[in-house]
This record gives sequence, structure tokens and C-alpha cells, in this order.
Amino acid sequence: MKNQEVSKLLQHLATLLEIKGESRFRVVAYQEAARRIENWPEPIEEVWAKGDIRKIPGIGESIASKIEEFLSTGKLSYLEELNREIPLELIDLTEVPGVGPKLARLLYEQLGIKNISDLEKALAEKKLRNLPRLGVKSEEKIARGLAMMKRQSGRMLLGQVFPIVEEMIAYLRDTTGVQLISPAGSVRRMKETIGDIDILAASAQAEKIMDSFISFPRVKEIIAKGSTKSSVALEEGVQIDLRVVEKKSFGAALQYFTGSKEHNVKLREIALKKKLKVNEYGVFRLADEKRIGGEKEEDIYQILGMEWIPPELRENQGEVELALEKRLPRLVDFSDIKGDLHVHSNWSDGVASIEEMAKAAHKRGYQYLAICDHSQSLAVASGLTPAEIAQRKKEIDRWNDENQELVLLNGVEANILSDGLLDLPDEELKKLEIVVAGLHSGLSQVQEKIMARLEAAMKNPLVQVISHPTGRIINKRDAYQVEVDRLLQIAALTNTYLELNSQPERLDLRDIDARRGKEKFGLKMVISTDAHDPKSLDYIRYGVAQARRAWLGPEDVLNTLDLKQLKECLALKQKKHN
Ligand code: DGT
Ligand code: CA
Ligand code: CA
Repeated sequence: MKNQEVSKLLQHLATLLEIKGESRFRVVAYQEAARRIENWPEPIEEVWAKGDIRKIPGIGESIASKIEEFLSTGKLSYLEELNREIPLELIDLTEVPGVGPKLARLLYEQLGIKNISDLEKALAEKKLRNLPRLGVKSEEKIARGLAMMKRQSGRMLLGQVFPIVEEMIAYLRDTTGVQLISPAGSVRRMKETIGDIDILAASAQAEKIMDSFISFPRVKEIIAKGSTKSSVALEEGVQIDLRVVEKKSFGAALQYFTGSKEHNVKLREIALKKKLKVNEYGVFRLADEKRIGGEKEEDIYQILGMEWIPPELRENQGEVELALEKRLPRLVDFSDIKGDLHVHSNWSDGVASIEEMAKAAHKRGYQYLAICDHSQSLAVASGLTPAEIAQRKKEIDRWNDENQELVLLNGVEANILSDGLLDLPDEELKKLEIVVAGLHSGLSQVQEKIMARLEAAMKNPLVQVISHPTGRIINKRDAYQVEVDRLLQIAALTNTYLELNSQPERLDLRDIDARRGKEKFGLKMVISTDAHDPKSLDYIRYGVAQARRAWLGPEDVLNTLDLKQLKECLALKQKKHN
């Protein structure tokens, strides 16, 4: 399905129009169309074949005809037209953190900068600081943005990679009948970013699997093909390594190739002390080289006298020692999650109605869903006024009257303003069942100010959750100037829950901070998706993985409680601190 591709094209057009300085109205029309199509449930080619593109809300005549031209010819004459006015490469410049469309245009007009390497050169020659409205500070900010982009380029988000892994494994199962197959490497450990994908299979017919692997439809390049290991690069820009081993050593190979390297090194040390050797073929006695296990991954850990260690913990951060003492914690799991406490509807900037979101949550087996639209200060996200929140409540009440199985909670994601006040007065917050508050503006303030704002919000007895607490966007934007330990401590002291935001590019709090929050301060957290459409409710699995990498159990996570206990916990802060 070409929805992603078409959506990206429209997004590019929006950026180009913005660089050109076209009206806000046209730019937003393209952005909106891009978002619609990305989330549209049917393949866009099929919608087109039925002649129904104009029936998608938000798609007018001019955009529809461009989509049709692109789908029928694979090209777009409008792009060529635009290219005569501005170089299309300028889009790449806007990917640099700190460089928006307006700045890209300025850089081009004033300094002839067309692409990243031009920008690097100009930065090295300190040319940016003399441009109108820039200066040394902006120049440094752009240099930092570029450095971050280069440092992290090549690592894709788990959320981009995971669906590809699932698709590849299903494809190999279908085409070859292989039964023993699993992700390995950082994907199996569910790291937030992935260097390359590792997949492991066991079969006596390695040839057949390798043939099928390199014939996967979106293979762009065959990097290596052998009988036990092959590598391909996909159109998405990610590399996949596939290894095929004998069934009798599948467990040992899975353990070895899951890593991490540091975890494996530690395991081999333990093995040596027990006069054993562990490698990708099995566990062996050093004395006589006799193989004593390796078919199942559990064998390896058991022979070494340990509990089996969940892959998310395998970073040599204390998990091996605890496994030896058989004291590993029980980690939170998707099946523990009873609801999502931060989603948006089309009352603000979501794309689905409250009812559509509720149905999708019900389908996932949830007991509750908190509708937390943006509030009034966020005009760009159609934030709600108190009057609109009151209107919206009628729709929430109607659902709750007519449906018993999934309960909707009436909430907001309030904006913490530059002075620390929220953009809704307390008497409005009091009417809500859950108040999530987050920073959405004034993000480049100094640490003292950022902390004062977060502190003020956490000390408000009406605020239960802080959304995306540090504000980092992976590969794009560093965290705000947050003093993380103080944030964790004050959250714990004020009975405020910090969010583990499950959006693949956020995953905020980070795993190590969440772990410290629990261990040092006894902090409780909420795993939320911040979904703006029904499909994104599935991001919860990345949030749960994040929580597992943070060593959290169900008791550390608010939304593992059933509805009654949840409501009690949400009311607690108001009782304690008022
Ligand atoms: P990535 O790809 O950068 O996201 O991270 P990984 O962990 O997937 O690393 P990768 O793909 O280089 O290797 C996959 C696994 O194979 C790794 O987690 C552990 C194992 N491995 C690779 N090289 C070595 C090594 O030199 N020593 C040991 N003990 N294990 C290795
Ligand atoms: Ca890897
Ligand atoms: Ca690899």
C-alpha cells in the first residue's frame, strides 16, 4: 500500500510551499491531506481505483488531481515546476533540527546554501551569524542540531523497524514454511533505536530460506548471500541480517545474537568460573568439550544457574547478578495494561471522533480511555476553551450512558505556560476526571525557568500526570533543560505521575530515568500513547517495552489498575495536598 509514500510526497509539497512563502492556508491543506492519507485505513491505490479520492475528508480538487497523477505515472509535474523556482534539496535542510522552512529559504537566498554539505561548510566558516535575525547563538544551535543528526543518522526508530520485522518474519514463514524464527539483536531487546535488524531461523533447508529472503519485494540491494548468513538493504533504508542455524543450536544462537554484547561478555565470565564455555553453538564442558545444551535459550541460563532473563534487561545493568540469585523482578506486560490515559480526538488535533477512539480502545480489551485534548492556548492544535470542553463532555457522557464495557474519562492535556500557570483556571480543571499537563511552548528557556514551570504544575493538586516530561524527540530535538533527578523527586513527593509516552520518536521518560525514578524515589508512572488516531493506540507496545527496559513492574504503572482503583488513585493527590 502506497499511503506512506503519497503522504510523504504531500508533506514534501507542504514544506516546499512553506519555503516558497506561500499562504499558511495552502501549506496547512497539504499537511492535513498528508496526515489523512497516512492514517487512512484503505490502500490509497484502491481508493483511487474506485474514483473515491475526493471523498476523503480534507482532500480538495487540486490535491486529489496531484495524487492521481502520481499514482498513474509515478511522477508529479508540479514538483518539476516548483524545482524551477527553488531547489528541491532544500527539503533536506529543513530536516536539520533548528532549521525551519523560513530559515532554509534565507540560507539559500543569502548564502546559496542548497544542501547539508553547503550548510556544514558555511557553519565551519562562521557565515551564519552575520545573517539578519540570526547570531552566534542561533549558529551554535544549528551546529548542534546538525551534529546530533549526523551522530544518530543510520539508527532508525524501533517504531519504524518493528512492523518491518513482523512483516519479514510472516513472509519467510509463508514462503518457506520455517517454524523456528525470531528477531534477535537490538530489535528483540526492544531498544529505542535500531542499527540493523537481526533475524534468526532454524532449518535444514537454509538455501530455500536465503532465496526467499533476498526475493523479498522491497529489497534494494543484496549485500551478501551465503548459506548461513545473508544481508539485504531495504527501500526503507534499513539493513537486515538473516542467519540460519541447525535446530539443535537455535537456543544458543538466539541467546548469542540477541546480545547485548556486554551481557554476553558477562555470561561468558560466569561460564568460565563454572568450567563451561558458551558460544552460538551451545554450552560445552571445558574438560571434555562435551556439549550439554543449546537447543532452547532457557537451557543456557539454566545450566549457568540463572533464571531466564527477559531480552529487554540484557544490557549488563545488574540483571545477571539478580538472575543468579533468582530474584529478577516481574516486568509489566501488555496484558497488564487496562487502559490508555492520554489520547486526542478530533475535538482538538486528533483525526478521529471520540466514538472511533473509544471503539478502538474497546477492541484492544481496555476498561477505560482518557480523552485528553489540548486546551485553549494551543491554537495550532485547535486547543479547547472551557465552553468547548463542556460541549465535548456531552459526547463523552453519551458514550458512557450507552456503553458499559469501556468507560471514557473526561480529561485534557493542559499546556504549562511560560510562567508556570496552566492555560485553564482551577475551577475548570476541577470539572475534569484527569488532568495531564505538559510543556508545548517556551521550550528553549533556561533550566531554572523550565524547572519552575514543571514544579508549579506538579504542585498543583489538580494535575495528576506530566506528559512527555523531558520533551526530547529522538534524532531531532534534545530534551528541554530539565534537571531530571529533581523532576523525578518532586513528582514522587507530590504524588504526580510521570508519563512514559509511547510515541516512537518520544519514548519519554527514557528507560534509565524511569528506572532511577522507581529505584531512587519510588516514583509511579503512566504508560500512554498520546494517540491522535485509532491505529496509534498500538504504540502502547513501545511504551510497555520502554517500561520493561526500565525494570518496571505492574505495581509501578498507574494504568494497570482496574477502573475503580484508578479513580481512587487519581483522586488521591487532591485529597492529600489540598
Ligand atoms: P544495533 O544493530 O546497533 O541496534 O545493535 P545490536 O545489539 O543488534 O548489534 P549487532 O547487530 O551488531 O549484533 C547483534 C548481536 O550479535 C549483538 O547484540 C550481540 C551479538 N554480537 C555481535 N558481535 C558480537 C561480538 O563481537 N561479541 C559478542 N559477544 N556478541 C556479539
Ligand atoms: Ca542489530
Ligand atoms: Ca547485525
